[in-house]
Amino acid sequence: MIDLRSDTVTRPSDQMRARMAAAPVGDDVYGEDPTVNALESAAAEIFGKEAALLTPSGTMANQLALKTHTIVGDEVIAGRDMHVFLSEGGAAAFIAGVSLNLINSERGIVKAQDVAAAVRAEDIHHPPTRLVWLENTHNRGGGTVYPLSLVREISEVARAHGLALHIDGARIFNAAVASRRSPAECVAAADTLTFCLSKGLGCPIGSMVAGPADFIKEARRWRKALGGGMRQAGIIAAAGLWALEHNVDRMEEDHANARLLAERLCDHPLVRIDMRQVETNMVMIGLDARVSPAELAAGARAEGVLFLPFGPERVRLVTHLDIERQDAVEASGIILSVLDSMR
Ligand code: TLP
Repeated sequence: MIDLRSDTVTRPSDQMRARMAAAPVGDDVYGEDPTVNALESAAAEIFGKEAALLTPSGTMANQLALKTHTIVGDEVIAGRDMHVFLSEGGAAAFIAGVSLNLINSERGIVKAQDVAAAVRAEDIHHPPTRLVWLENTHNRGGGTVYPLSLVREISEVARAHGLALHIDGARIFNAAVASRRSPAECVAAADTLTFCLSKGLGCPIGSMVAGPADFIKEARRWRKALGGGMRQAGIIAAAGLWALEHNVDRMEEDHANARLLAERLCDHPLVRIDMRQVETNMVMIGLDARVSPAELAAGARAEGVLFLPFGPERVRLVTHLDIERQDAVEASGIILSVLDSMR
């Protein structure tokens, strides 16, 4: 099977497993796991933040960030199609107890003036706006990279109104590699960020939150309360350390493979792909009304290629560590032949 459903499907390599097996561990709830401590320090340094915290998933990392930035009844400005709104089970409402003020975006990219317009005026009728939330790269947008100048502009709007800025950087390393910036540059304008070890970095488990030391101290308390305090988590952290050392620069290959897939598919009359929009490791394929995303996915699955329907007229292909150039060539051939059979 050529699995293009997500970059979460990667399996740990033998070398990563060896590093995990050899990791010194301790009880992380007591702060005594040397490998977790090493990973948290390394992540803080890479992103130029004071501290970082390991979590079991990106969803928990995001929810901890929301919970730590806000109090019940606050409002958070976010794009309409961000993961925190669409794909986290409505947790913002019942964990942090916040409402999301959703603004429009173009392929996931919001405008600074729309952020400014969404900030609530002080009024007894209004929830207090507390936080601005961005997603880089943007998943539903198709792996879109936020231009750094825009992140800075939005952070100025946030600061002018006394708001914090958070980046859901589940795929921030893809953004950094694609824009040839350091990860720290990509998040310098934000107060806090989350990122995933379990996506393009190829780890089996894990995500992280990073930010000021007092923020991370508070997030650590919420993580424990939500059942995310792990014990000998150095086993997981070791994979993270391995990945940060070995799996960042190679994301270029994932981006090249996504472009290759898109190039080979884009001329088919039943699909719409704008090559300029293939920026990182995702290809969003718009489909002609005659093609149902579920049928296309089922037809490809029968021939050994997996990908996900992503809305009523789209499918999403994601490249990753376990996809070689040859897999991209083979997968595109199979998808083209299934499309041909649907004409
Ligand atoms: N994204 C998954 C699915 O949930 C859609 C995927 O396959 O892309 N932020 C962003 C931007 C994400 O894309 C995801 C996962 C998360 C947070 C949550 O991470 P996990 O799955 O570790 O909870």
